[in-house]
Amino acid sequence: MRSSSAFLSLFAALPLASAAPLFGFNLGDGQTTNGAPTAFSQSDIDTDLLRPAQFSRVAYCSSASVTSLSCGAPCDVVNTMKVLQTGGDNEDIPRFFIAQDPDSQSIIVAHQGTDPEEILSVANDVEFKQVAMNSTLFPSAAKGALVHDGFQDTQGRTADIVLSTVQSALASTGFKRVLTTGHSLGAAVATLDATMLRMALPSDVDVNSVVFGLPRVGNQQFADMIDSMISDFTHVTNQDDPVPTVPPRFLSFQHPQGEIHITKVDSSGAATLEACPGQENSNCSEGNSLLDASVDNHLGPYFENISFGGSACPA
Ligand SMILES: *[C@@H]1O[C@H](CO)[C@@H](O)[C@H](O)[C@H]1NC(C)=O
Ligand SMILES: *[C@@H]1O[C@H](CO)[C@@H](O)[C@H](O)[C@H]1NC(C)=O
Ligand SMILES: CC(=O)N[C@H]1CO[C@H](CO)[C@@H](O)[C@@H]1O
Repeated sequence: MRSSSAFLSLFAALPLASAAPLFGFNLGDGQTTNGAPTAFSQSDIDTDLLRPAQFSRVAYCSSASVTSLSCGAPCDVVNTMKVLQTGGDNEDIPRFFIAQDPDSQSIIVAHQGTDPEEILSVANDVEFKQVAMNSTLFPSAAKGALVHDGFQDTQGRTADIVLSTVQSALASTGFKRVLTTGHSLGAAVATLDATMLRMALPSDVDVNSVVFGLPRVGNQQFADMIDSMISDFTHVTNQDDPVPTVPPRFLSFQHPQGEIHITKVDSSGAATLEACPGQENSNCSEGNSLLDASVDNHLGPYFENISFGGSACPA
C-alpha cells in the first residue's frame, strides 16, 4: 500500500500553481442548481454546527492532551466528553479520537485534517483515481459508486478501530446517535466513516456527519448514496476556500447535498451563513472564482472564532 507521508511530501513539493488549473471549472455532468440559498441563523449555528466544529478542532491536538482533556481552550469547551480512543501519528494516519458526549447523548468520531497546500495537492493529483468502494467496509455501496482512492486509503487505516470502538460504545452507553466530524482531509474521512457506520449499525441508531472544508470525495452515484443514507449530512464551506472545489467536476466528482456556505466573517468574528439547496449550487462554493481563491479561508475563522489546524491547538 502506498504510504501517505510519501505522497504527501512528494506532492507538497509541487508548486501550488500546478494544481490550480484544475479547480473552479463547472464542467461536470452532475446536477447543478441555482436554487436561492436560505438564511442560516445564529441559533442554527449554535444548534447544528458549533459542537461538531469544536470536536473537529480538538482532533488536531496531540493524543495525550486529548485523552486527558488538557489541550487548552479547545478541550475546555468540550470537557464533558469522555474520550474512549485516540490514535494516529500526525503523518500516515491523521490523528483521531472517539468519545462519548453526554450533552448530545452521542458517540463522537473526529478526524484531523491537513494543511491547505497538502489537501489541494492530494485532491488534484491526477495519479489518484476513482476506485470502487472497499466491499468489506462498504458492503452495501450503491452500484457504480466510486471514491477518491487516496481518501479511501486514509479512511481504511482507521476504519476497523473506528467501527469496533463505536459498536462497543453504543452497547455500553445505550446511546442511539453517532456523529462523525472533521476538517479538510478529516472531513473526507469522516464522510466515509459515516457511510461505513450507516451500513454496519442497526437502523435505530442515527448516524450523522457534520464536516468542514470538505473536498469532493466521490462520483455522482456516491453523492446520491450519501443523500439517501445520511439525511442530515452537512458540509460547511468558508467563503473562497478552494478545497471544496477539488477534485474538479470534469473528473466526475460531485458533492452530496447539505452545503452550508459562509459568505462573510467580519472583524469581530461574526459570520454570515446560508444554506445551499442541491448538491452543487452555483450561488455557493461551486460558484467561487479561482481568481479569488483563499487558502486562508480553508483554515478559518469559520464562525464563533473557530479555526482549524495545528496552530489552532496549543497542545
Ligand atoms: C478493505 O478493508 C478491509 C478491512 O479494513 C481490509 O482488511 C482490506 O485490506 C481492505 N481492502 C483493500 C483493497 O484495501
Ligand atoms: C472573536 O474574538 C475576538 C477577539 O478575541 C473577540 O473580540 C470577539 O468577541 C470574538 N467573537 C466571537 C463571535 O466569539
Ligand atoms: C439568491 C441568489 O443569489 N440567486 C442567484 C443564484 O445564481 C443565479 C445564477 O448565477 C443568479 O441569477 C441568482 O440571482
